[in-house]
Amino acid sequence: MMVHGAHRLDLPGGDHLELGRRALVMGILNVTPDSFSDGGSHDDAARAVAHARLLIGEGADLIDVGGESTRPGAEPVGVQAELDRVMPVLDALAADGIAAPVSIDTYKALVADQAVQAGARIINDVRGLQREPEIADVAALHGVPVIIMHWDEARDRDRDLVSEMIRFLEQSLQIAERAGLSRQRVIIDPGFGFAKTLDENYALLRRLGELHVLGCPLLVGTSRKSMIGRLLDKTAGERLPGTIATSVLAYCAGAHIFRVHDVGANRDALRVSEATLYGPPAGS
Ligand code: 9MG
Repeated sequence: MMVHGAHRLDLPGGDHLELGRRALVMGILNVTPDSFSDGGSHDDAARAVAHARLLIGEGADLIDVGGESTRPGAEPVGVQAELDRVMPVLDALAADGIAAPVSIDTYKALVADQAVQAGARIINDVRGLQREPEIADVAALHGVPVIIMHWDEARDRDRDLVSEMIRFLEQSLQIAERAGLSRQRVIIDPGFGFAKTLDENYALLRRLGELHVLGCPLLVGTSRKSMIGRLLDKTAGERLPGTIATSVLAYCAGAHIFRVHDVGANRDALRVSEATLYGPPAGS
C-alpha cells in the first residue's frame, strides 16, 4: 500500500524538509497566559526555550510557536500583544540555535513578517490566508512555506463538509499563487475542531484521503482536542491515548505532519505505523 505522496519543502536558508513515508512531528509551543509561559518576561522566554529543547529531545522535527489561543471562547489578541508574547521567544530560540525549524502560528501579516525576520521559517495560518491575505505576500517575500488551515465559520452546513473544505482550500491556494507562492510551498490542514461538530470531525478523519486531490502535503492537529475529550469524557490531560489513535489513523490516510503536545508518545506510535505500512528502517 502506498499512501504517502513525496514532497520536498524548501525552507529559507537553504534547508529543506522531506515529506513522505517518514511522519514529521511538530511540537506545540504555546506562549499564552493560559500556557506554562506567556513569553513576556526573560524567565518566560527561557522557560519556552527549555520546553522547545524538551520537545526536540522527544523527537520533534518542527516547533510551532503561537501567541494567540484558538480555543473556543478565547479572547482575540491585538498585533502588539501577540508580538510582545512571541518575539522574545523567537529571539531566544534563535539565540539558542534551536535544532529544529520554527513555525509561527499566526493569521496576522504583521506578526508573520516580524516573526520570519526573527527566524521563523514556516507560517502556520489557521485562517488559511483568508483573514489577512497580505500574509501570503509576506511568505512570498521571504520565501517561507505556509500551512493553510480550514476554518470557515460561514460555510453552508447543508453542503458536504469535505467538498466545501476543498473549495475553501482552493481559494487559499489561489491567494497563495497570486502572491507568487507556488503549490510546492503550501501545506494543507483540515482544521480539526474548528467550526466543526463531533460527527463532522470523525467524518473528516474517515475521509481525510480525499484531500490529496489538492496535491499538497497534509498536516493534522488533533492533539488533546475536544473531539477526543467529548467522545471519551476525558480532560485535556487524559487525551493522549485518543490523540495517538487519531495520529495513527491520519498517518494511514496519508498525513505527513502531526501537530502535537506529547511529542515522544506520538513519535513512537508513528514509527510503528511507518514500519507497518512500509517496513522497518534498514538495519533495525
Ligand atoms: C494553532 N492550531 C491549533 N490547532 C491547529 C491545527 O489543527 N492545525 C494548525 N495548523 N494549527 C493549529
